Amino acid sequence: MPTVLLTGFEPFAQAPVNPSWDAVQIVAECWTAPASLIVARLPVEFGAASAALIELVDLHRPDVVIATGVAEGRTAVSIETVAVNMRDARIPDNAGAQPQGEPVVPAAEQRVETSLPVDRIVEALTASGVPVETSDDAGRYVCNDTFYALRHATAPLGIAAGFIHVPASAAMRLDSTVTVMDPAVVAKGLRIAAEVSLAAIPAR
Ligand code: PCA
Repeated sequence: MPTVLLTGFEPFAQAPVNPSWDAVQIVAECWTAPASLIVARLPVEFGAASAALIELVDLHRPDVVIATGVAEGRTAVSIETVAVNMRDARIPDNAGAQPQGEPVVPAAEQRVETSLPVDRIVEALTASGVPVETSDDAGRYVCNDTFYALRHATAPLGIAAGFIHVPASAAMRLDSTVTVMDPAVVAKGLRIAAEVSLAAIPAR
């Protein structure tokens, strides 16, 4: 049976929740696809998040890896296409680190791309009524860091791996001008993204 690894992040920046993890938990509760689903909550810490994710990849050898995080201001489920080799933190991470202008991986490629089937995911979410978009800017914070390290590590393995940013949720209690999305809707989008990615992997 194929395996999917799906991750969200712990809360950060004073928010009481992180909707990426809330949505991942809903996916886990409702999972019925003929594939094993492994979920994990990653720390919002430069380096530690990607180390934990890559350890899970080494342990479970998944066919599909989808890491997710929240991006305040996004109005749709955002399929990230590119990660850059740059750390530039506007605020400290949950361990107090605030790197500025450092590489994620020294002397490595400037950018890496998702290997998720982006067009098929966008098509399927659109057909299901889940607001979706592609993005070529995952930021310079812990999500980009994790996405970059994930693709840097998995590129030689030929697995479908990438990153999805999700909109804020009402439970984050942000300013009322920030667009929110119900984590249940996000979860539907993540489940479909995982199923489409599974369907697209070549038989091994
Ligand atoms: N979002 C942050 C890090 C953790 C999260 O959920 C980001 O976009 O980098």
